[in-house]
Amino acid sequence: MGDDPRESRGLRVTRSHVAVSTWFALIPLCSISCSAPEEAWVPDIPGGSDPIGDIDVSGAPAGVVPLPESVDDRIQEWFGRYTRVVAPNGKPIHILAQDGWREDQIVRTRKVLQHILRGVPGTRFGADKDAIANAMADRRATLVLFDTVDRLEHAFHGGLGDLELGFQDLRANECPVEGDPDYLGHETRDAAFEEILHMVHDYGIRPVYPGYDEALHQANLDAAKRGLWKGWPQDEPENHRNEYFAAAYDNYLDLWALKPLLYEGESLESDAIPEGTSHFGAFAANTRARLREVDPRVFGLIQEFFPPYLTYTAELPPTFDGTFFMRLEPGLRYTYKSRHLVHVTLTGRLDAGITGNAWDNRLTGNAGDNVLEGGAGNDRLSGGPGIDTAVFAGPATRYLIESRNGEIRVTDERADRDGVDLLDGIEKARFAGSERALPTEPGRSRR
Ligand SMILES: [Ca+2]
Ligand SMILES: [Ca+2]
Repeated sequence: MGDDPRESRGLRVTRSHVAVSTWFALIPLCSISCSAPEEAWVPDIPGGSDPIGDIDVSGAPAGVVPLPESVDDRIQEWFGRYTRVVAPNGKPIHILAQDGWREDQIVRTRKVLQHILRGVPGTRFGADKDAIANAMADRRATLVLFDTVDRLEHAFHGGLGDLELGFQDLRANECPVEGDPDYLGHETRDAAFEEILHMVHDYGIRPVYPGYDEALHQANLDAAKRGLWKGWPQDEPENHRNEYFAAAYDNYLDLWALKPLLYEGESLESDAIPEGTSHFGAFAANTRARLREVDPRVFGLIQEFFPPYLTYTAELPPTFDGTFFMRLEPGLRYTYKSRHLVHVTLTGRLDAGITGNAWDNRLTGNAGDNVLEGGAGNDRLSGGPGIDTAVFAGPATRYLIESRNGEIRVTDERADRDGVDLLDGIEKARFAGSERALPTEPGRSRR
């Protein structure tokens, strides 16, 4: 079957992801014969010293710093900024960014990595992810944020791939950020989860949980045999399980519930993604609900590693001035994906609002006047500066309002409605049919 992927570790992952951008010309079904019956590839721990080294990011508020001159010239030639996630063993998982990346995109990328690496108590493979993060750091897992695929190819042909780093790429034109116009219009196909999960899979899951990797491999073969999953023959067979796992996780997050309009900056024709499929027809499902229905095996494997929601706090940009919905609103394209968020923060000073979902949300306002609605679940609503309003579904007579230590607790007497919300920095409460000022002195009131 050609090259041994172990002989070209630095470029292996990158080559496959260059190939991903040519999905449009999907080739017919990759059958079971695409798989190799040999032992699974596991990346080695590289020798020598780390060409990036230990870079302090604590001086920058967002944790993104200019790349210091101490790093290898071959890296400085292509990248200007740096951030990282530090593994429990104290070693960094690197993130290098080119100039076309906005800082909020870099920060969001880091959050997605932290989300994937966050432990999920009670799950079989996700309860303790420390070993996964440590294995990644030991293998010098390095997320390389390129502007475009052209720049990526130039860099790897220009010697970047010779460095002893475990590369994974992601491009600026495939990374919308919650609340930006691209995200709100569900325009660009969001590749962040897929690509970053590949990095975690290769450098963390493969060495630490070979049994999980093998289970994903077997599920991949089964899905291919049943015609649910076509894979892409242009990839190394060793990568099929990665692609399958990440495509399934994309569907778990409903990223393809509505068809994206752009792929790496190029318009997508309406027939580029057949109805009911994701990844240009490669996966015969496009939503979490369909994934559970057609491929319960991979659905179960995802639940053994991930929580059912996104664990990071999405920070909306200071230009956002509407109401951000975290529950499905069929008229709003982005809500098919935003419904999986739990924590959202407004930034800047424009008047804006957030409407939560049934999870226990943490909704945080900005310097403007904000309207925050937790909805079901026990939520934390923080208004910050400005005249802020908390919204509740029922009439005021059905809520108990208590105030202590600058915090207000609002308890819905009806069991299946608003739960118990904690409020701080909120001046007003809006109920069905009435609005009232909230107490500023400690006390207990109702009606
Ligand atoms: Ca506010
Ligand atoms: Ca609530």
